Amino acid sequence: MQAAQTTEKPLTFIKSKADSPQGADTQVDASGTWTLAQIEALFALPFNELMFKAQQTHQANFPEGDVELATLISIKTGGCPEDCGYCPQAARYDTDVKADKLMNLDDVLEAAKAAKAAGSNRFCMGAAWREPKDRDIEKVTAMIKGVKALGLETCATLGMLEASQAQALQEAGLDFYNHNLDTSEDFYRSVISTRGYQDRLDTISNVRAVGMSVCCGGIVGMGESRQQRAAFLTRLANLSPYPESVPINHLVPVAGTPLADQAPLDPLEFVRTIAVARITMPRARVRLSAGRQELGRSVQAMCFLAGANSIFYGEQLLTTANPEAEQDRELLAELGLKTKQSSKSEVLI
Ligand code: SAM
Ligand code: DTB
Ligand code: SF4
Repeated sequence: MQAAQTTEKPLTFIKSKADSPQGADTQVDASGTWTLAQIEALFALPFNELMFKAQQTHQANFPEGDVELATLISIKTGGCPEDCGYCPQAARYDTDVKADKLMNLDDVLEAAKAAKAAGSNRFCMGAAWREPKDRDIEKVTAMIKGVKALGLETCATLGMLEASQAQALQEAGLDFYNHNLDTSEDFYRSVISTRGYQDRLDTISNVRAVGMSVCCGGIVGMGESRQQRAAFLTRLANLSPYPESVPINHLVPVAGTPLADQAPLDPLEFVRTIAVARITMPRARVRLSAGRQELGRSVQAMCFLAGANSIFYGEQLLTTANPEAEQDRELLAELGLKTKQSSKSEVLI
């Protein structure tokens, strides 16, 4: 069965209230389209009111209150031709990342078995490509089949995808494709020049068209304004349908990248961003992604209260560090948060 094509609802500005977000209402209209003014108004709510609203939305949509664990692996590291200003894997920046070729199937499956044994629900394979070649797709489809056979949900993030490539990944059993909008359209231009915002929307649309679930989010703390954060969430929430998974990364400033010296975002603003994502995309898994190590336990606890219900789990993201799995298990236990049980029955190990 083919899923509906991802279409984008227009970004609507409420002219009379746009200059005064506090005065704008914070309820989505009957069509489910969010305006920028409504999302800015959510950001501007008193903190407790925002958290209460987010927690109400969360409990209504996820009464089980569990946290999904997703493990990341970099199947092809570094040497990327793109110029994403945050990324240590871009060949043009002088970072400590050593470029490596595509991993072999057995090593990927070993890593997936370890992730499964540690309690992970989803295995996400990332490659530092602008876009995969067709021969890369063949190799990745073998990985997808192998990982699925272990009873894990599969996700891949390989850069831009053509429709036929999306089809091949779907036929191999890929559950989710991750491709981020990253930020608002206007701020995007100051971070990335080698591919446009529309290219990203086209890839997301190709993924939707073959019936795969979409994992799409972005990065905050790159120097964008609150209005730009609100515009970014407006674009995500107005994707039709909105993504099933929404990774919210906090910038990890890496030496050698253009954003190396970026001052950190106020942690409370990060928590607000999570809360607004929860309210505007009520059924999505909102994932605390890169930058968790820097956030610390208390801010992460507030993020869970704000409606985050997924984390990247395992001591390594793609090239940067993540909290130790043991530390995460302790934090979740201390907060009384259950982890999501695998939805698959065909557990083979
Ligand atoms: N090359 C593919 C692409 O760009 O779509 C897939 C991998 S890419 C590393 C996936 C995502 O990681 C980016 O879209 C970005 O949101 C996130 N990311 C990369 N570097 C980051 C950093 N330093 N801090 C936070 N997030 C980062
Ligand atoms: C996403 O939004 N965040 C993940 C995943 N999708 C692929 C990647 C985070 C990368 C952080 C920097 C690094 O480790 O290289
Ligand atoms: Fe390449 Fe992806 Fe990094 Fe951009 S984010 S430089 S496309 S690996």
